[in-house]
Amino acid sequence: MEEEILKVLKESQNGYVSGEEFSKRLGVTRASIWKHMESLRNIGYDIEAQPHLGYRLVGVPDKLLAHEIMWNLETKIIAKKIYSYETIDSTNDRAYKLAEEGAEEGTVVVAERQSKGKGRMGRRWSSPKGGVYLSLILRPKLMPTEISKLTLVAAVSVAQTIRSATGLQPLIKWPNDILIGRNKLCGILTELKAEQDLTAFVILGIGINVNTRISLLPKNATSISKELGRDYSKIDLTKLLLKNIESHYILFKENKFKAVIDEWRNLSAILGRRVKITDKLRTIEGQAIDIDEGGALVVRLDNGFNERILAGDVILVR
Ligand code: BT5
Repeated sequence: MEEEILKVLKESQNGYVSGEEFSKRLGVTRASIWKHMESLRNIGYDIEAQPHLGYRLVGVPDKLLAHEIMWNLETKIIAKKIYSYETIDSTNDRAYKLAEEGAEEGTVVVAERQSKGKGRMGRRWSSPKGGVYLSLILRPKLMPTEISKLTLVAAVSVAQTIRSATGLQPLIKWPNDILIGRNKLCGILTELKAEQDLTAFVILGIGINVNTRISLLPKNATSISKELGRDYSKIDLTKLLLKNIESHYILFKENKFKAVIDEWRNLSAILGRRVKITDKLRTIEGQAIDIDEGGALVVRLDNGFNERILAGDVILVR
């Protein structure tokens, strides 16, 4: 009922809607409309009530509520279903479970906070209030070894979203960091379930420090509000991000991944730079020269040979 009330309020374009009109349109009493208005106010909606005129929506809370994200979103695959939480352990874990239970491609899990936000390789992701913590279920036709392509899809989408929304100029540090200068603004965690050699589903997890207080984050982290000097709407950012992910994911699905790579090259913080890359087994050093069509980083070693790297941690040497 509350969603229907909001729809009516939003569609009336800031005009007033009388209690009588509400009760006629929604088939409930005026007293019940009043009660629902109260619960909407409790969530944070600013609803003005004027005698003889009715109700008017003055302000929407900047919370990652499913119906706010979906409002006029106009995506085809992504975010047809959104699970929204105030606090959850990890949106990636929740999305993984939903995917195992058969949730559709495009299903989104979002939270205002995470109590056990995950980074890669057992690391933690600090997830206090103010950030956007989002996981997306995808069901691509993909060999498990190609998963890094989807990390690139996410990274390009995040970097572009932040650029066009805020005018900030973040860059991508391969494979999964979005940086402003040397400071981390966003991390991406891509997980998958494979059956034999086929990917059953992929969980694309994205954590962005939007209006997060820096004192609550680890060293070398930054947030959009810190960089901008003011808060930015989490809802607007999330909506734009979902649209951007969809358009890049469609490029990927239509075998136009090269277009994603071209954008990635323009947004890279590491191409041309000397890097040290550590994975589970070893550390190599050389110059980052490209990303290939498979989504691997190509590094020119000091002995002149090129190596393709699919995963690892990068340190910029100079
Ligand atoms: C990542 O791991 O960067 C992946 C982070 C993915 C988080 C999202 S949030 C939604 C979804 N649900 C989850 O549970 N996770 C995903 P990695 O490259 O391993 O980096 C982790 C390191 O980043 C930590 O060891 C810290 O040094 C640093 N870090 C932790 N929290 C941070 C934050 N909020 N901002 C910037 N840096 C952070």
